[in-house]
Amino acid sequence: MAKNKITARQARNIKARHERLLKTTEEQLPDDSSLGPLLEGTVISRYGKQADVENDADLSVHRCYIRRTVEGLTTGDRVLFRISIKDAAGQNGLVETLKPRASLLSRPDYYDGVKPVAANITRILIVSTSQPEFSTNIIDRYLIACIHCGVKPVIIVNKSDLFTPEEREKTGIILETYRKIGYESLWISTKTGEGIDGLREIIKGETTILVGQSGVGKSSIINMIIPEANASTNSISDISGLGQHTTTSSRLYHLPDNTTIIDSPGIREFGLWHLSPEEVIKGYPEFLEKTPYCKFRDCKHLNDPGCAVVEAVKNSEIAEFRFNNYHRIIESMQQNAPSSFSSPGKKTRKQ
Ligand SMILES: Nc1nc2c(ncn2[C@@H]2O[C@H](COP(=O)(O)OP(=O)(O)OP(=O)(O)O)[C@@H](O)[C@H]2O)c(=O)[nH]1
Ligand SMILES: [Mg+2]
Ligand SMILES: [Zn+2]
Repeated sequence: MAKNKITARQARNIKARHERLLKTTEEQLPDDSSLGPLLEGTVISRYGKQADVENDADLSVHRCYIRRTVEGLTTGDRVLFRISIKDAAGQNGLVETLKPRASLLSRPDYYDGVKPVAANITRILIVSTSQPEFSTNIIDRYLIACIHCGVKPVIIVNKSDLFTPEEREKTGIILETYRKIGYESLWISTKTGEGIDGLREIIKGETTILVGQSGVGKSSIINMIIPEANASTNSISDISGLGQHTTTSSRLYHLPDNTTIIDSPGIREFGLWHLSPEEVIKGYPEFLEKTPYCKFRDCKHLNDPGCAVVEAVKNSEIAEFRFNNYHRIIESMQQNAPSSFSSPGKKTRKQ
């Protein structure tokens, strides 16, 4: 024990360093005497060290610094904050406290550990389309993340106007597979208006986030439902066929009937390194119906003898594309994990 004891000098150095760090961060914050009383609000958007917070009382929005003790603040968070009384426009403020969250969608960043995407959401719309290419692998990744954070997902197929009848039939069969497993879906088009009434019904009274690859039309959906939102949109690249990462930070919008919708930036790949294989398989409820019948308790559901999942794929009870996605995801979690997630399921937190 004595070996671990630090000397008085070391203790003084640590204290001085801590105070210096505290000072540099706190120096940027408005000083206490310039701040008004505590208010309740919602984070509309987060920009690095600052956030736009909406005051519950009058819906005014204030750019606020964030107290060092408030970690991982994100769009949708409920907070206690104070507005600067010196600032006539009331623009500057300080987020003091983060209130407990009802839900949190997060994702692992290759360099930054687990990052929060949005808080207090009650619906996740997984937006996909044919341009950029329809990918069940990406859909499955989001479905796993939705199950993990306990929020109901709906698969939205946007740009229905661009699908040929053959493509629509093929995609329809995939959506029917998802429906049988318990995942709802909806065809929409922001150009023709197809499915918009259905979409409004799905989001009514909910706090919904739109997620999906860049260029699938998330911001276009926001603009269609809330024309005054004026969210930036951009065409997909002629060369790569991919979106151009137009939206750079999540943003929350209100609709009547207590309805809230959050636009989010498209991401290249939704990593799942922060989850364990046991958490991944929860996104595959049709597998979980079979796994109790696998011969071995530690069955990997691949080449293992007596695997009930493989058997169900052979007799078409489980879709082959779901089986292939599951194994691709498990494999990628093991192969491509950055050092901060050296073993699947290992969590690191850094905001
Ligand atoms: N044909 C067609 N094009 C659409 C539809 N919805 C959106 N688009 C187009 O798709 C392109 C990308 O739309 P965005 O709304 O910027 O896509 P996003 O998902 O917000 O992209 P990021 O912000 O980069 O993540 C734009 O050129 C839109 O006009 C649709 O229903 N039909
Ligand atoms: Mg966008
Ligand atoms: Zn098995």
